[in-house]
Amino acid sequence: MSAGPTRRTPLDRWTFSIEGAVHQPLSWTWDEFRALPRATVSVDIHCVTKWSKLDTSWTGVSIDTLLDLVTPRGTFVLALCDGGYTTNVPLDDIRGGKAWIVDEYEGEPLDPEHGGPARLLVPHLYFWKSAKWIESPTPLDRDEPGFWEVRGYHDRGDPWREQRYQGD
Ligand SMILES: Nc1nc2c(c(=O)[nH]1)N[C@H]1C(S)=C(S)[C@@H](COP(=O)(O)O)O[C@H]1N2
Ligand SMILES: [Mo]
Repeated sequence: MSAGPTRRTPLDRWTFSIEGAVHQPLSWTWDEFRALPRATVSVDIHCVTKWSKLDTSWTGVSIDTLLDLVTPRGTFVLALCDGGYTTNVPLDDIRGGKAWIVDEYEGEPLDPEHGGPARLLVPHLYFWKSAKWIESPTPLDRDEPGFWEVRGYHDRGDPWREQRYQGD
């Protein structure tokens, strides 16, 4: 499900950067991004409308790898996407082996419909936090609600606590 049209960005025009509350802002071309250390993970994902999909396989770059390069100062991250979608996550929810920028699903390039060239994957939170067509996971020193969060979705979105809406 998407809040706008599927983005179709050619790889030579793809941009990815980390700016904001960081000591060392950085940007990557597609080739530079693909040269970073990669990981494949098998995880369960949870949609807010109750379905879960078990044991899905994704490949990409760990958020830890990226954060080590930029050294964040903030405590939150606002994911900014091509097309204007945003979603917020506490920094501690995406570091420590919990989140990735993925560009492959089940060993194949990630479909544009599902966020390709690359999306954020935060499997332990509801799937609206897994921002498709991500351009910048931006560390901030304050929490700033994203697209669905300003429309009433829960600020954190922990499926085990059924944190669907504000107040859950
Ligand atoms: N850029 C962007 N990312 C997004 C969305 C969106 O509308 N735009 N929708 C979110 C929501 S609500 C869900 S459920 C998942 C859907 O991912 P899928 O299309 O791969 O199933 O993407 C999330 N990431
Ligand atoms: Mo969703």
